[in-house]
Amino acid sequence: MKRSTAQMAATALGLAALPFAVATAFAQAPAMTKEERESAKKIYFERCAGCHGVLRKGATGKNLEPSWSRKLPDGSMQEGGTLKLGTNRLEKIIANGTEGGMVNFDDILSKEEVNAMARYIQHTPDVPPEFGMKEMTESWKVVVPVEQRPKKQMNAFNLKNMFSVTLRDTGEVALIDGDTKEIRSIVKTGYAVHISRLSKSGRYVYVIGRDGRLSLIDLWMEKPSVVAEIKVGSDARSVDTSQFKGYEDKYAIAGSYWPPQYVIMEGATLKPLKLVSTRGITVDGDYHPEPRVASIVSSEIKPEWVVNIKETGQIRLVDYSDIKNLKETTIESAKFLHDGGWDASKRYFLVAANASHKIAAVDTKTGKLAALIDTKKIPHPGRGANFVHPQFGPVWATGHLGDAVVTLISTPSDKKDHAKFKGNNWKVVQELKMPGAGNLFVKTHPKSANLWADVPQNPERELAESVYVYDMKNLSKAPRQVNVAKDSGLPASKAIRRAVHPEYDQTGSEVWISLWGGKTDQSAIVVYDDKTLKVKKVITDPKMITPTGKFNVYNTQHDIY
Ligand code: DHE
Repeated sequence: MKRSTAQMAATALGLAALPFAVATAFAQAPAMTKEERESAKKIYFERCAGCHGVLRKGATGKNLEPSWSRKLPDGSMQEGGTLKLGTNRLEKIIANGTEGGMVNFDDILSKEEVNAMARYIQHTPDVPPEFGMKEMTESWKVVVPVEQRPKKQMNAFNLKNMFSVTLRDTGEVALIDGDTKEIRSIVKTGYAVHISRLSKSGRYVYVIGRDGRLSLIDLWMEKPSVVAEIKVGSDARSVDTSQFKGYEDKYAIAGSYWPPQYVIMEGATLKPLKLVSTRGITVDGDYHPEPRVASIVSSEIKPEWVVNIKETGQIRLVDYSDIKNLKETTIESAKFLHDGGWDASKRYFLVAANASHKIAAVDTKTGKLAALIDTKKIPHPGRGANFVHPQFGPVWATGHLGDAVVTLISTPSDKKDHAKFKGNNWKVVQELKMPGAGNLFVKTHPKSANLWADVPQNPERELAESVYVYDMKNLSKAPRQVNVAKDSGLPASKAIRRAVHPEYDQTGSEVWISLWGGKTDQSAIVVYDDKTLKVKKVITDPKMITPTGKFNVYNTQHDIY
């Protein structure tokens, strides 16, 4: 279907609900009842929008607009869209997944739901409402005012070794004691919580969910629970506090996927103070109506946050020293910015530009791009992993969703005995072979000799249910396979139980892996001895449903990875 200039302009302006645009797309899209459409809309926002975008313009996932056209480098036009693919083909893609990294949804959705989704995405995208200061302030709740909170730690837990664990499908986090492996508290939070981040003080956990709800948990309470919460939008992924000397935890910042914006809040209460839109121009010079906020980190060397804007490929350094007269430095990098982590010196932030197959390194001291490094397909570092390579010196590692390697990038170091590695800086010095593509997270610890990598997005059960461990002293050796599903001792399940997100304990002697089953399957966290790779403990409890990310308080607080 050819789109009129008016339709293309409407989409570019984010006016997808213009009556004529709706009428044109609906004329060709398969019929749906009102109930089917409402249910498909909910599934789309909960399960699909994260990768494909609310406006379906694509990012980690493909563009899913009913029809699109784009100019190719040779000047010719390419056209495509869900209407062109049709219901049968779309059903197959949704049910079985793709080699490009989309998982199969036949485990998660019924046949009828798959069919309804295949029809739904041929219709013009539904656009959720904006969410401004008024809506945010109305949603803001201080459950326990600052003056009524404990003046000292009221429990006997070793908070440094506590883990905040995402229970993805129940909208909760479990606070698990790293010493005893007991669940200390299950806290109701937003839907499909994404990440937990720590206050500079190590006392508060900030938890952000896919429904845009940000919850502040006070670990000093006898039973740690939520002391403040706010909804920052209808979809969000990232949160941090101000960490620079003199501003410790004064502010918090949360980035939203929808609406595309970030909000600066009071750190201790979450009172919203300042809202900034991220809509704007991409690195290619085109307007984008939905540039979502991906990862955010706080600099320790300046009063600044590094805010990575996915669809524009622009990295914003947000100076919070005067939020009434907010200064931003915009650094051009590449599309689509996603997740990332610090190098060992914490001067450089390395972020994946996953659609460009690049890693962008920001120098937070000079406020400039230090390097744009070509890698294999779709880098996905999580926060990455830092270690000293026996041959190439300090490196930062990233895995890949789209290729069977772990990439090692040389990073600068001021240490005298590292001077000889300077010539390697920002080069890919080694690609470690993985048994397949589909990695999401790599992890190590300064006290460990191992580098752990998962492959949960691989379509092969054997791979997705395992993790792979490299010996960092001998990186020419193949990694050892650790089959987490088998080690869990849990009964086999129809759905693949994805082994995801290695996380060290505070001492660097244990590694925790989530075994992420379906909502009705028994899930677990399997704890390994890092030296022997033997199981130390299987943490499983009927209340622990679909565990995914795990955040050790001390390691998260100090960015140890
Ligand atoms: Fe994540 C980090 C976005 C799917 C588990 N994820 C991040 C970050 C972003 C992001 C922007 C970086 C936050 C930061 O550091 O400030 N994730 C997205 C998506 O857009 C995507 C692709 C689709 C979606 O719908 O959300 C997506 N992520 C997933 C999952 O399916 C995972 C595996 C399971 C889950 O819980 O939903 C998942 N993402 C995680 C985890 C981190 C993360 C565990 C933090 C890693 C860390 O070690 O810090």
